[in-house]
This record gives sequence, C-alpha cells and structure tokens, in this order.
Amino acid sequence: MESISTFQKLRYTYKPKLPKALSGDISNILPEAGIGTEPIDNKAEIKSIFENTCGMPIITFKEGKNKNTDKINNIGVVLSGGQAPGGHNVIAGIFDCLKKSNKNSKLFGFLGGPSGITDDKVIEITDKFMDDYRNTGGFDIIGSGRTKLEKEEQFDKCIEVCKKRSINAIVIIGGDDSNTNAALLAEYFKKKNSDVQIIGVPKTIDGDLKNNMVEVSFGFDTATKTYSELIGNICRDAKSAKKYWHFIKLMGRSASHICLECALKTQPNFAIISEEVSENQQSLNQIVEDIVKVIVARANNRENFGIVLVPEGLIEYIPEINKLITELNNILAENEKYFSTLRTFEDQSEWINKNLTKDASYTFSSLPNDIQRQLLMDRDPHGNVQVSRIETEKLLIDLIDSRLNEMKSNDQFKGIFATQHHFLGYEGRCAFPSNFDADYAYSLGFTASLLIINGFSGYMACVKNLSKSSEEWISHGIPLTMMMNMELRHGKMKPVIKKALVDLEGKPFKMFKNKREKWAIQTSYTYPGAIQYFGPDEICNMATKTIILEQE
Ligand code: FBP
Repeated sequence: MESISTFQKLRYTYKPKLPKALSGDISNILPEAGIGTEPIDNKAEIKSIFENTCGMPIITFKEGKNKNTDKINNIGVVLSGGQAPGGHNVIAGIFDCLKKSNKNSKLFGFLGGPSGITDDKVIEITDKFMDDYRNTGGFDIIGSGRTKLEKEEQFDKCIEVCKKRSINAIVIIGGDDSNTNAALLAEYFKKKNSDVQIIGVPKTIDGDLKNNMVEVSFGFDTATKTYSELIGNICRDAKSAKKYWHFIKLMGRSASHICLECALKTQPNFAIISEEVSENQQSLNQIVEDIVKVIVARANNRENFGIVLVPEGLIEYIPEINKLITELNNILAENEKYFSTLRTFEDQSEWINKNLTKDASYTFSSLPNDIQRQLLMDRDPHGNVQVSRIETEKLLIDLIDSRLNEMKSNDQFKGIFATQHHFLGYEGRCAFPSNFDADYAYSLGFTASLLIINGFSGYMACVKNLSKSSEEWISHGIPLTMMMNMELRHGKMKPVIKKALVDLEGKPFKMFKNKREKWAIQTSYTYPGAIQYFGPDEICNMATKTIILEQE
C-alpha cells in the first residue's frame, strides 16, 4: 500500500467550503439568466465566428425548485497546460455535484491533457479513486498536456469519442489559450448539432486569466503564498549574512501578477514589473541602471545585500528584445524544417543573424551566448518562447556586474557585489492548495457541474466576491465569448480570450509604487511564513493582497 504522510491524511478529510447558494440540495438550486452579453472587443468579428454561442446571458444560481436535476450525466474532464494547486479539487467539485444530482451519473478523466480526448484515453473516476486526491496538489490524477485543439478534424474526433463513451459534456480546466479552444469547440459542437456540452474552468498560477467576471484563476493564491514564504526566508538570510544580492526569478509566463503579489507580501529592495517596463519603453540598459542605483545607495549605507524580484516574462517586454523575439518567432515558424537541419549553435546563430533585420541582429549579438541559445530553443505548442528556460536573472547579474566593475574602476562604487540566483516556479505549482484554493477550486468544479446539469454549453464556471468569506461567494456561468477579442497570432487575426496584464492604474500596483523607494533603501522585509491550514481565520483563510486591495 502506498504510504502517506500524516498531513496528507488530515488534508484528505478537509471539507472544502461552498458558496451559500450552492450548499443545499441540488434540486433547490435554480439557474437564472441575466441579459445577453457581448464580446469585450471586435464585436462584429467575434459574432460572425461564434454565430451559435455569442451573446448568451450570464447565469446566476439562486434558491428555488429545479425539476431538471436528476437526469443522468456523463462528464469527461480534462486538465490542460501547466499545473496549478487546486486542480484535484475542481475535479472533486465536479464529481460531488454530479453524484449528488444522480448517483448513476459518471465522471471520466481524459488522460494526459487535451490529446486524451482525441486519442480516446479515458478512465472512470470512482469514489475511492477521487478520495485519494482530495485537497492535494498536482495534476497527477489524470495528468495534463499542452496539445492545442483547434482543427476541425480534432473537433470531429472529440464528437466521435464522446459518442462512443456516451459522454454528454466536457469540462476543460485551463488558462486563456485552453479556454479559447473550449469556446471554439462549443461553437463547433452547436454548429454540428452535437449535444455535447463544453464548460471551461479558469486555471493558471500566472493570474492572467482575469476580467470583470473572473477575479482570479485558481492556483495563484497557493503559488504566491509558497513563493512568498521562500522569498521571506531568503530575505531573512540576506539580512542575517549581509553578503549577497539575491536575484529571484518568479514564474508567470507573460504577466507580472505573481511578482507583484510576492513583492507586496515580502517588501523586497527591487521588483521589476514587466508591464511597467513596456509602458515606459525601458531598454535592458535602463533596467540595469535602475538596479545599479539601488545597489550603490545601499552600499553607501554599508548594506551590500539585497533582494531583486524578476518576473519570468520580463525578456519579452523589453522593447528591443521583444522586437527580436517577434522576428525570431516568424523566422523560425517559416523555416522550421531547414532550421532543424542546422546542428551546431554556431551554424544556427550565423544563419539567424543573416535573416534578422539590422536592429534585431544587433540586439541578438549583444546578448551572451547562453541567452542567444535559450532564445532559439523550441517554442511551446502555442508558438510562445518558453520563458521559464531563459535565465533572465543571470543575464541581469552579468550586466550589473560589468557596470559596477566599470564604476569601481573610476571610484563610483566602493561596495561589494556578490550574488546568488534563484528561480521559483516548479516549487509552487503543485503545492497542497491553500484553504482558499481548496475551497475556490472545489466551488468552481461544483459550478461547472451545475451548468452541465442545467444544460448550458460554451460557458466558463466562475465564482465571485472572493475577498469575502466563502459563504458570501457567488457562483456564475459566463459565456466564453464574452471574454474574447481578436489578436494577431502567427501572422493571422484570431479570436482569443484576452490575457489580463498587471493594471498600472490598479490599486495593487499603485500600493507597490508608493512603497518601493522606501523598500529599496531601508531594509523592510516582511516574512509571510508557510501556508497555514489549521488555526485562526486571519492566518488560514486570507485571500491574496491583490484581491483584497482590488476589492477594498
Ligand atoms: P499555464 O499558463 O498553462 O497555466 O502555465 C503556466 C506556467 O506555469 C508558466 O508560469 C510557465 O512559464 C510555464 O507554465 C512553464 O511551462 P512548463 O511546465 O511547460 O515548463
């Protein structure tokens, strides 16, 4: 028998909390449709692509007799993309709601991500099997993957597999790209008169699947709490040893929400927010100069130590590198086959340099070889550079070191610059979900099932009012098309769910901006400590600073 820790055993028995409106009998929960909705932008284009699913109303749940809840439903669930704490609880929420409505309903898991649907790799999730995963981190219950479902042949295969397995609904748990694909799938199914329903669930530690209706994706809370504990520990070490500058890169493929939240929690000496870099069109050299100023000022106070937080996606927001990456993406996409025949890095960089414009080639050549190599690595299935493999924190250290050496040689810097670098990403993606994420993910799963039981398709399960206690949370179904606009992808305009970047006018960023000068010079670290699961509410059941500030 598999051995389990005492903590694991205790966590299995935790009962996730639900919004009040969902806690009664399923036959007493009635969906209520609001007024019709519209896409956030490019309304005409989106409407013409989503003829069958655009304009649907927002759904809310209230108390009331519901006669349609005891039909047998067979749901297939799929996990898509990177891990996020709470994934197992979404599945538990779907499962419990489904079985509450009719114990003969079944939940199936598609294995290894979206390709599990098209490859017909399916398992049934039973009571006992589910119980082994409740309130645990990870996606190992059924695995995940990044296959993109976007072609009609794939959609037809989905219909075929669902028919064969008598599955009448699919829940796609994923980020903005996966939920965009969910919207396309829902539209295609309706167009083809297939009655398979599609429901999306907002997942990603990155926190960038966010809008008026989606306050945060599940996983962000636990990941930022885990990273903040580790950053706090490093801060304490830095303050104790007084000998290193720690450069900590934080996951978050594109947006800097994770970096901002961790900065608000730990008060480091410097935190880069990519969105601000882009807004101010800051070059790599300017970023380096800004950090150098803080290092010099602290050295003048004999504080030759500090903490710098670097968002994972930074590289793509630095204007000259962004231009370079755009060119590289196009060149590599157009010449994929030829490029794969170039065996050595020297051959690759020589060929690339010949194909880049003069400016981009200059930027490429000015970067250290390791970074050049990392920029040429495989793209993910969505065509993105895999920023988690680019060592931006090391690049900054190298450039700052050279600049300080130059300043040392003409007596402008008299301090010491010794460094350590860290990358916090995988450490937090599979942590045991915090109480917040355990409750939130479970509520999202429960909502997804309710939407299916009540016949909806093309919706995202959504829970609002998250800075309040879970009792006061409000469940909704929101049309996926409502979050869409048109964006350029691989040289073509495509309908996509708009990614939410850090809002430079929002309260969380403004709070950080007000404080950062003080945090830079006066050592002001705070130590959030480990996630607490048992104990007083203000320690165990607090939402992120971001949500609290946004909703105060
Ligand atoms: P999702 O957007 O799929 O949730 O993934 C987020 C993420 O954790 C990013 O923060 C990171 O850049 C990426 O996944 C890493 O991907 P991989 O797991 O393939 O290394």
